[in-house]
Amino acid sequence: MLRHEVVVVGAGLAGQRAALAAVQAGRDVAIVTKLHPLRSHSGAAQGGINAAIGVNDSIDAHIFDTVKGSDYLGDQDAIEFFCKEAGPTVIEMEHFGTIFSRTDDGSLAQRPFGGAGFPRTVYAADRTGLALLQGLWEQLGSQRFTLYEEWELARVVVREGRVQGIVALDKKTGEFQQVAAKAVIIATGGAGRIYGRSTNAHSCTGDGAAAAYNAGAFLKDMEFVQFHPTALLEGGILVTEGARGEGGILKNASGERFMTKYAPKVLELASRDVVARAITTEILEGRGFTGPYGPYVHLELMHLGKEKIESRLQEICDLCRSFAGMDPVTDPIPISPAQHYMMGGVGTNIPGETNVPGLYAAGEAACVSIHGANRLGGNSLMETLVFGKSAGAAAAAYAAKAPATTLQPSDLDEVTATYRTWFGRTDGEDPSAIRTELQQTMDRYVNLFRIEADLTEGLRRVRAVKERFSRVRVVDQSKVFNINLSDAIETEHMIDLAEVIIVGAIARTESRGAHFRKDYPKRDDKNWMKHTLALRTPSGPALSYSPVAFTRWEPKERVY
Ligand code: MEZ
Repeated sequence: MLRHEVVVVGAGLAGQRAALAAVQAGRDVAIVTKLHPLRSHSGAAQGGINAAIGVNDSIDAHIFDTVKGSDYLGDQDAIEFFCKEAGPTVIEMEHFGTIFSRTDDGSLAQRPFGGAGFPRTVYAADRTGLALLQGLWEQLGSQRFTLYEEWELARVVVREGRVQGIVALDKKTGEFQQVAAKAVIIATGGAGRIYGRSTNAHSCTGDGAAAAYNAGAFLKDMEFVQFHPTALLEGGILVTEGARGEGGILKNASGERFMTKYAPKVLELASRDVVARAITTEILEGRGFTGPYGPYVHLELMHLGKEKIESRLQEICDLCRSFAGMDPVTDPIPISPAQHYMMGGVGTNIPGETNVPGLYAAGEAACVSIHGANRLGGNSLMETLVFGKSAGAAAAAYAAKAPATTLQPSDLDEVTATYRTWFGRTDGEDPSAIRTELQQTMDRYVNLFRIEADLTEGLRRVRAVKERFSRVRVVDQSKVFNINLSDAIETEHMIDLAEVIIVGAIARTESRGAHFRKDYPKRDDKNWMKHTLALRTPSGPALSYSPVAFTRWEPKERVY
């Protein structure tokens, strides 16, 4: 049986940063990941990473923008910690070898992003996530740690009131492996693919958050799902917020720059929830275009000129030319909102501890919470690094003192018994058909605009899907890269998370940030200035609530 002191699940920016901190603290560390680290979804973040390092900017301004962006649901102690760490973190990444874009005088270039009072977003053209991943991977590569790649997380094992390790499928051999660990850090990213239309990679199936929930951890604020305003085509390829940061404008089918109605002061650079709802309102009220991939509006860049578009937005040029058959230098980009980010996740404190001793979480899989009800663009990449580092350090300190795990090689049989039944069935449900139905349900009933009747119907359908999953069958009996089996493991995770999202969304009878209830269109601080916590029970998620941490910023009406 494999054994390490700290096991990090996920090898994106949060996982790598956590591993680096734990290795540097002297622990024996392993990373378990279903993708090669450089293929993780962190690499898909395009537009940049926020740090208040500009001459006229300030840490307090970054804190205020983040608090306001969160619609006052973000925990202000965590936000203060985050914004203070942001400057040193970006400099550290630069010293690690990340090639950022520069101004003419050689300083780090910064572009405006939505909801930010200053141009605060440091970037590497529109491939910032990829540039950061490469810099960090080089640093981690010089350290001693073990990498288990192409491994799919199945379970976090908790016994005797603490973490004992994990069980994962080695997709290369088809064997389930047990890895004993004193501390486990969940850094598996988001769960965007519970939606059909999402900017997320197909690997974003929420495995870590679901495994933590199954192991007794609280999931926090899961009803807050971010829809990125600008996504391309049916699948929802991301068109970075950096495109609007560079001066891109939105127009409806009548050629009207409609953001003048919704956010007269900052227009296209209002926060994401505001811009995404504005676009959807234009479409729903008949002022959009219609096309083979559904209704859309235009994002115009042409006025920026070929030189600027092709140097600052290289990736967008490639994506538009390769996938949409159009050129943003000469034509408007057809866009509409798509699921992009989960504000909710495994509930943690600043060092990444959960309610389960030995279990930690960081990055999109976690909820600290700095994003509250709505995340600002550019705060996610920074979150992965700041909280990845603190989770890695905290898990290392815990593992240095924790007793050895009591996991036995024979325990593997018990944990994997369920999977054997999936293979053994001669009749049963196809996991990929179940996944598609789940995605269609979330797209249709749990989207940007919500109403009780839709959410209730969405929950009924998700529970019907869950019931079907109890008869799931893995038809493919092969060992090597059995996609049918991976599909089943992931789909089970996705169903659990979808159920928590909807139950939380039905209960929250107000509108705040990304959670917009047409039947309760106002924010209700008196009753709902609180975090939602969900705990797994045999009959579904049990909800409770916890207070929001306030330091210096009193709630105000949020206008842009
Ligand atoms: O933080 C993000 O989500 C981000 C940088 C996305 C983008 O629009 O580029």
